[in-house]
Amino acid sequence: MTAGQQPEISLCQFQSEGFVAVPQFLRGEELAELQRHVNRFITQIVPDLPSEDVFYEDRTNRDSLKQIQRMGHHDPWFHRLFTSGRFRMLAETLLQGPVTPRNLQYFNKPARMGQPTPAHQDGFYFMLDPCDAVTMWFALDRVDEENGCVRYIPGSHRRGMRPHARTNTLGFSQGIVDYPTEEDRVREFPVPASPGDLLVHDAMTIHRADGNRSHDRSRRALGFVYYSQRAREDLAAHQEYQQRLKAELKSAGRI
Ligand SMILES: O=C(O)CCC(=O)C(=O)O
Repeated sequence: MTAGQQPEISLCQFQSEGFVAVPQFLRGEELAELQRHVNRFITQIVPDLPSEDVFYEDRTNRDSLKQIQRMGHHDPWFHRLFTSGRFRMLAETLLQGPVTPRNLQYFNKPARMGQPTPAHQDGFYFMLDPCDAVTMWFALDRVDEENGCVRYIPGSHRRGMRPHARTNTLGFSQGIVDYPTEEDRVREFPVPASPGDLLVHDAMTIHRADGNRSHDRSRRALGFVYYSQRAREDLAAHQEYQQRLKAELKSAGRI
């Protein structure tokens, strides 16, 4: 596939299952270039980021980097990647209309210490009406059940918002309170990925991930969040939640 071409994406599968996997969305030199810029961002930009935009499993250990927020805001190369080009085009195809690029995140689960991601629906964090948004999860490492691949509940995006409550997980402050039900257990579907693969999920799709049980493999990914321009964001409520969370995490010494 050459730059500018979109792979065959199943809109139908995305709409019925609430997620779709796109193998090798980037490969070859495009993937290598992205990997180089991720490394550059971590070595050159992360040290100067505000503490609310960079999370560690253990704040005293720089090798335990687990999450970066707003990468597109902090660096022009990632701003371009996020706001123009193939990721945004795919979001517009899947959401069937113009989108607003909202957040570009880095997710890692460092070997042995990466914590589980609680089951959640992104829409609960986003506070949108209607809840029309997608998250694209782009694998930077080989990801499988041992190092914590993403697990989806197919069709859950059509069954409304489940009750969420505060968790103790840094970076995923809300989780579904009654997860897993017996039905969740049966339906949960693990999605392993290789570097360059892209998973795209609807903001209402329930997903989670185990911790990283491997001894020496990181589990790095980028998360691209796009809102449909049909969606109205409750900005005041969102900002208030973020401010409160930041204050709480700071006073607990976690960021
Ligand atoms: O990387 C993970 O464990 C989960 C990421 C996630 O929840 C998301 O991309 O919406």
